[in-house]
Amino acid sequence: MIQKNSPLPIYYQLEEGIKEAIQQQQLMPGEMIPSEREYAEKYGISRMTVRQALSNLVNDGYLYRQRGKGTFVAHQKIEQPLQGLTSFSEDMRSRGLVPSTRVISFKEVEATIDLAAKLDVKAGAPLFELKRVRLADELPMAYEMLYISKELAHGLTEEIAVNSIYDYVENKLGLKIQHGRQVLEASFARKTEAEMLEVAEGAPVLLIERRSTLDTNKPLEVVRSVYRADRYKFTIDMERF
Ligand code: 16G
Repeated sequence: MIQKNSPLPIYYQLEEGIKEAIQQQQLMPGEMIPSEREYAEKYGISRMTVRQALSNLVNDGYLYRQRGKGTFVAHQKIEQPLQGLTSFSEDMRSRGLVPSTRVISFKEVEATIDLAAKLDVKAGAPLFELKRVRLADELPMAYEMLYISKELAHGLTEEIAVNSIYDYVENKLGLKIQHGRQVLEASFARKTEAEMLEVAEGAPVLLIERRSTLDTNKPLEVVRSVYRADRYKFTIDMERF
């Protein structure tokens, strides 16, 4: 992949060559790439040149380093449009990924004043509290904490929560999910979140709070989700007014 008489700098050729190997899946996500020394020897180039190429690829998110271990191929970020009100299961399937869910806890709690206001129920009313890790192709993507009124989502079980709540609400309960409001902010993984998402404590995450409502305007859910910032990015289409 290196042509020494090319006008293109050698570090750039190496960089492009590694990118191509990633795109053509000769190097797979999570795979350790050869060391600086190995690249240098293989192509008869200096380690400084290899270092520059690898650093650029780390900065651009193609590779990541693990101290004391080596340099690895990063997972491509999932790109999520922010327009449609979709469920996690739908989002992953539409990308050809297999969604799965680890239920961490599922219990009945009493609505606090804050949750009661958000869900339009009486303070103290029974709610389901559900904590789950959402995975795509078995990789943890997000950690969710969801509150939903027990009266509204009667019959909700842990077995259902392993699959799709939206599917249950729409196809079993026959309700129509209509509207959602979402707030997105940057944050860092706290201890439990880091464990659930298999990242280091303090790693960057995207924090999303969603409140969705039915076509009757009745609030359906209040959800706080923590997404791995290295696996997720959001896009939004805009029109100039
Ligand atoms: C998404 C929603 C969450 C919803 C869930 C339903 C965000 C930030 N959150 O994760 O509010 O409860 O989908 O997914 O997108 P399910 O139907 O697969 O259970």
